[in-house]
Amino acid sequence: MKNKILAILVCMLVAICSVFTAVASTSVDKQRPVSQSSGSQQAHSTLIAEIYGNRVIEVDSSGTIVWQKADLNMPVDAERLANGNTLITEYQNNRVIEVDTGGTIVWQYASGLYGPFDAERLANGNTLITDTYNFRVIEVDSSSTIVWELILSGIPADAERLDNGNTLITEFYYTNRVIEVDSSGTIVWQKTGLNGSTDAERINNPPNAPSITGETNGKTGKEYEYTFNATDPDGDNVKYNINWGDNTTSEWTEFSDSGEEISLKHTWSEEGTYNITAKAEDIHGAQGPEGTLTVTIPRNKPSNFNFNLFGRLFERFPNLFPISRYLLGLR
Ligand SMILES: [Ca+2]
Ligand SMILES: [Ca+2]
Ligand SMILES: [Ca+2]
Ligand SMILES: [Ca+2]
Repeated sequence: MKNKILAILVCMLVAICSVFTAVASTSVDKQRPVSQSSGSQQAHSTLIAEIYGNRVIEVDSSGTIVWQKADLNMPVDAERLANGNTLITEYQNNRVIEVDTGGTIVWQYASGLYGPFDAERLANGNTLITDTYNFRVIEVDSSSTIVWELILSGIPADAERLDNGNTLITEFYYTNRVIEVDSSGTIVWQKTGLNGSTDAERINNPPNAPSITGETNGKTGKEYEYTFNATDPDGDNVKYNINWGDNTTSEWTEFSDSGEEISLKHTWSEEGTYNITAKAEDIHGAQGPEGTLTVTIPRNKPSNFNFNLFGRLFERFPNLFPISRYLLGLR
């Protein structure tokens, strides 16, 4: 009796210990980061504007200055342009300059600015400038002509031209709001009640997981067509990459409209169960989660399988199906 009680107690102790171990390992799992960088970080360079250092510097990943433009007057914003030049906003010099790699000014806009705070080179080659104490945002072309101007009721700090052609502007003083205006200056969206809103970015969302539709039971050597469809929350065009589950991956497709079906064909050469996985990427390079579809490719003659099953039944129960035995010539 004593031994029995002891055995029960030991069992309970073991059970409690394993529960604790499970809980402990679960909490360790939770502490583990979702993704971890493996190996060394890729080399990169960073452009930095130093308002009190009166310079813009480019540093490599080890922090070494690899390029600089000194003797500026309170630079507050800098952008590296596609042509390799650098666009710099000099707050105290009341100008926006574009300098080449040698530091020579190749373009500038300086007429009538009063405390410029941000500049962006637009896709059309023009430059968008926030002109703080003139309460305006302007767009100037390469010949320094103002092609668009918006007078504001607050002091602007940051502006961005959006994909839809509208402009996102932060007003950080008096009005304390972020507004999206169309080309006519009409406010189409705003967020008010802020406290010194100095910068805003319209966030890009990745596409959703593509849906995959098509045959889920097929034969080897036969071509099947599948349709893929992913929507992008921002309505961006998307392209697709398909992994057919048999170590073959498609090329990235051309971009198509968000939510537009595209079709691709595939042939599996060996029997098996394959997971088709598809991912979509939007025009900004954001990739969404994968969509999957499981496809079973049995033998070319599915009747073989049934026959084998039948055969095995006969082996176990030889007298069960006399007529079948007769028909199959197994008598
Ligand atoms: Ca900028
Ligand atoms: Ca900006
Ligand atoms: Ca911004
Ligand atoms: Ca998007």
